[in-house]
Amino acid sequence: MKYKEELNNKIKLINDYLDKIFDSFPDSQAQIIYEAMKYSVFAGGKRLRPVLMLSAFEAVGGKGEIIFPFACAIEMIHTYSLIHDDLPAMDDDDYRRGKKTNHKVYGEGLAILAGDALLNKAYELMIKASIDYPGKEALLAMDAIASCAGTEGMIGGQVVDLISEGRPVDLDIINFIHKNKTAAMIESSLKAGAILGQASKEEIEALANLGYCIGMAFQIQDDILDITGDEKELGKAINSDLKNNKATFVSIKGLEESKKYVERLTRQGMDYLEILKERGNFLIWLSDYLMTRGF
Ligand code: GRG
Repeated sequence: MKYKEELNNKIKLINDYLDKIFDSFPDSQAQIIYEAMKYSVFAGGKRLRPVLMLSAFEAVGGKGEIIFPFACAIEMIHTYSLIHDDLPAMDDDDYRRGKKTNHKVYGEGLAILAGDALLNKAYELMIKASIDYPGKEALLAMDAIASCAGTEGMIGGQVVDLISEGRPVDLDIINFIHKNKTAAMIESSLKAGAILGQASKEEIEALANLGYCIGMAFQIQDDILDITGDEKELGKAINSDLKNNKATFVSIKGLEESKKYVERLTRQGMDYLEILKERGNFLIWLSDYLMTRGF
C-alpha cells in the first residue's frame, strides 16, 4: 500500500532525527531530566503533527533539512502539553500512549520539569536552525508555531477547558476549546511546513485551512473514540469524558451527527488542497486515514 508506506517512511525520518537530538545531549548530573523527556517522546505517539509538517513541506516543493528541527520541535511541544495535561492538577491520568504517564514514573516535580524542558528545547532547536537559515521563512514558521501553542492557541484552549469543568458548556465553548486546544497545533504544523517549503501565500492559506478542518475533525473523532474505541488500540481508558462528566461535541450532538460532521469537515479540508493538484494526494489520503482511524 503506497501511501501507508510513505507514512511509515516519514515517521521513520522523524524518529531518526529525534534520536539524533537525544543522542546529542551531554552527560550531566541532571541526566534524569533527559530520561524523563525521552520517556514520553518515545512512548509511541502517532507523530501526526511532524508528519503533517513534513507532508506540507514536500507538497509545496520544499527541499533540504530545515524541516527536521521544526518537525521535531512541534512533536516536543505536543509531548510537553500531554505530560502537563496528565498531571494530577489537570486531568490526573495514569496512562498515556499505553504506558504509565510521566509523573507516575518520575514523580510530579520531574514531570513538570520534563514538560518545561521539552518546550524549551523545541525553541532552542528552532532558533538554532533559524540562525543558520538564509531567508525569513524559518522565523515566520517559528512565529506560526509559537502563536498556535500559546495563549491565543493551545494554552488558551486548555484554560477554557479547565475553567469549564463542572459547569454547563454550550457548543460555542466546545468549539472554542477544540479550535484552540487541538486544531491550532495541527493548523500550525501544516502552515509552518508550507512556509518552510517556500509556498505561495495562497498555498500557505490553503494548508492552514486544511489544518483547521482536520484539526477540528480530529478532536471530534477523538471524542467519538472515547465512546466507541478499543482501549488496547487507543492506549488509554475509554469513557473518560463520561466519567469526568465532561460535555463534548458528541454528548451534545450525538454519535451519528458527530460522525457525519467529522466527514463533512474532512471533505471541506480536502477541497482546499485543489490548489496543489496531484501534489496534494498524500495529504488527501492522510486526511481520510485520520477520519476513519480507530486509534
Ligand atoms: C497542558 C498547555 C497544555 C495543553 C494541553 C494537548 C492537550 C492540551 C491536552 C491533551 C488532551 C487532549 C485530548 C487534547 C486534544 C488533542 C489530542 C487529541 C491530543 C492527543 O494527540 P494525539 O492523538 O497523541 O496525536 P499522540 O500520543 O499520538 O501523539
